Amino acid sequence: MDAVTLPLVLGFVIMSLGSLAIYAHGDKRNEFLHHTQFHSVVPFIAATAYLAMALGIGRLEMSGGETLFLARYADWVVTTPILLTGLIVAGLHEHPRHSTYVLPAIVLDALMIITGLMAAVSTNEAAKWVWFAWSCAAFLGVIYLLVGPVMKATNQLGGAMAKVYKANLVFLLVVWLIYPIEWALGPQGIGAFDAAGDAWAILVLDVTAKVIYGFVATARFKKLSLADAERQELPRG
Ligand code: RET
Repeated sequence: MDAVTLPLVLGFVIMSLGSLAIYAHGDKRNEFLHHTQFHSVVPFIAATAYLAMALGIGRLEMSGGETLFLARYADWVVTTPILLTGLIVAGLHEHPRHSTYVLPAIVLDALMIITGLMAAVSTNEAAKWVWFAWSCAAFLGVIYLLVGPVMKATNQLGGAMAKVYKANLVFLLVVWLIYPIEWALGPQGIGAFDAAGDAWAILVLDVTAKVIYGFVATARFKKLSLADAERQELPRG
């Protein structure tokens, strides 16, 4: 097994076991079951992507000599909207009328991943960094929605759900902000480390963003009472 395949196989094993463990440990009460489902489905999707990568599906050999794994972007474009949706619906106290920010966040997030892929496939150096900057702009849009309007709404609603939103938001932001830094330093960017270093770095990030975050987030929901899950409505206006 070569130096790049090992972290991919490990990723498959950790993600599949993580998915099962999060489901087993997660809250099964009707009010919180969807969060358990979100967080166990995310590593299941990632396990599938890691399996594809380990088996050599969707590897593009780029003209600069680096290998591009298409399955990573396919994984991220599906899993990051699920993670964002879970976070935002908690912040908005799960009230159906408050779903306003879910769609814009998903659209910006999907654009962030798709334009990140554009950056990775760009053979022209200038074009690559233009796409990178555009992807970062979409990411800033996502961050704005989370720390701006959704935060304002959650503060108005208050209670234990608001605390869970803020705690999960901090965890998510810290981990997600490392992805573009890792990308810019890795083989796709300035090439400060090689393909094996890249595969290990993304493995650590992916396991933290999906499995550890999934455990921590679902554990926080488990501590809530049914009264905390009571859907509250924002004041009119
Ligand atoms: C890229 C490169 C271009 C610039 C930016 C990026 C951001 C990626 C992020 C990925 C998050 C992935 C997660 C996966 C696990 O579920 C595409 C690396 C801004 C934030 C959380």
